[in-house]
Amino acid sequence: MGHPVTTGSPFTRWLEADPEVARLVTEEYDRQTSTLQLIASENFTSPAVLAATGSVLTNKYAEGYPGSRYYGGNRIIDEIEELARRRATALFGAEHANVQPHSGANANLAVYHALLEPGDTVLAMRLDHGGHLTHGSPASVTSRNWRFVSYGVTPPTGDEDHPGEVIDFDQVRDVAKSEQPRLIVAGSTAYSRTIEAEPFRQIADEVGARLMFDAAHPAGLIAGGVHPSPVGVADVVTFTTHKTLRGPRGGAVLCRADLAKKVDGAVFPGLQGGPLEHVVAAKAVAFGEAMAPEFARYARRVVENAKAFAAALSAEGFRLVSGGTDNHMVLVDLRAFDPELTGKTAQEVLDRAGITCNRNTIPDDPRSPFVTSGLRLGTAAETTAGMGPDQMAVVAALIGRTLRRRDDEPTLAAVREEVRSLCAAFPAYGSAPGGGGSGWSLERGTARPR
Ligand code: DSN
Repeated sequence: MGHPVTTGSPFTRWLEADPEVARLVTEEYDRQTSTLQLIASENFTSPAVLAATGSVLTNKYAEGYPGSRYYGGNRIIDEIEELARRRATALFGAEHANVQPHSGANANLAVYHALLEPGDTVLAMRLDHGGHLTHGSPASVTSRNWRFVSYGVTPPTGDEDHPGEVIDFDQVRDVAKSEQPRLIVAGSTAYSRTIEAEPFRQIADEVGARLMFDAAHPAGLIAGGVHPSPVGVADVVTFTTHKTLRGPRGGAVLCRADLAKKVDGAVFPGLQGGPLEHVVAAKAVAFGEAMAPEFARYARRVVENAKAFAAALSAEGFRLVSGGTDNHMVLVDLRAFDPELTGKTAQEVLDRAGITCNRNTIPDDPRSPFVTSGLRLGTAAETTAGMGPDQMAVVAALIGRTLRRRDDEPTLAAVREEVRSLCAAFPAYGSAPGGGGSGWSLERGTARPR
C-alpha cells in the first residue's frame, strides 16, 4: 500500500489523461514531501528545472553537437545546448563542457573511452572504501574493458583529533608507482571529507598518468565555492547534475580545450546516440540557478547542516566514519550503536518511520554490500526544503529513537507522525500551513528558493 495522498502534486495537471500514471506520480510527490529525504545523491529541483525536463524539447532528435547535427530543425536546440555549455564553463571556470551524458556513469565511461585503450590500467578508489561502480566494480563494464587497481582510506585510529579513514595518499603513490596507471581517478560516492585534486595531480605527474576527478557528489559544493575546485588541476572533471548541484538527473564532462574533441567524440558517437535536449535545457536552468548568490548560501548551509547532523548523531551513540564530515554527507558505522543492527535492517526500519536513506558499506565492512554495517545520510535535499541545524538535531534524535526501538510499532508510528509534521513545516514546494516555508516557491516566474 502506498502512502496516502495528502498534498497532491502541483506538477501533474496534464497527466490526468492517464489516471494510473497520474496517481503514481502524485503518490511519489506525496512520499517525497511527507517523508525525510536523506539520500546523499538526491535533491529537490526547482519548478523551472522540472518544467524544462517536461518540455517539448523531448520531441527533438539532435545527434551531433551545436552547428553540426545529423538532423534538421535544430536551430533552437543548438542555442539551448550552447547556452548550457556556456553556463557550465562559466560556472566552473572550465575551457570546455560536454553536457550530453545521460548520467554520471556515462560521463565516466566517455572519459575512459576518450583517454584510454582497452586493457589500460586505471587507479581508482576501492568500492568498499567509497568508490563508485564505474571506478572498476567487477559488476561494471568498466572492469571488463580496463584493468582497475585501487587505493583506499587509512585505518581508524580511535583518536578523536585524528580519527583516520581519510584517503591514504601514501597508498595512492605506492600503487601508482608499482602499477603505472594511465589514468588516476579521484572522487567517491561515499566519502564525507573534502577531496583535494592537487595531491592526486602530483602523483599523476610522478607516474605520467592523466587525472580524472569524479565530482558527482560535491559538484554543487564546488559550484557554490565551499569545496576546492578540481577544474584546471585535473585533466578532466566529470559530475552529475542532480545531487548537490540540484539540477535534472544527468551527467557532464569538463575538460581543457585540447581534450574537447576526444571527449566530445567519446560521448557521441562513441557512447550515446541522440542527446536528451529537454534534460540539457534543464541542466542550463540548474547551472543558471547555481550562479546566483543564493546558491552559494545554499551550499554553505548544506555543509553546516551536515556538521550539525554529525554532531547530533555522535551524541546519539553512532560512530561516524572519519569522525565527521566536511561535505553534504555523513557515513554512519552502526556497529558501535548496536552490533546486531545491519545497514539493511536500519534502512528498512527508518523507511517505515518516514526517514529515507540508504545502507552503505563502511571501510572494510565485514558484511556484504547488500547487507552492510553502515548508513549514508545526506543533507542536500532537506536543506533545499529550508531545514537548518536545529532540524538536523531533531532528525538525528528521531533516527536514534527509531533504531533503538525498532521492534516497537507504536514508536515507529509516533516517529512517522513527527516526520510528517516536520516535513509539513518545511515543504520542498509551496508554503507551509500559515504561509511559511523556505523551499521552492510555486509562484510563477520564481526560480529560486525563498
Ligand atoms: N548512485 C549514486 C549515489 O547514490 O551516490 C552514484 O551513482
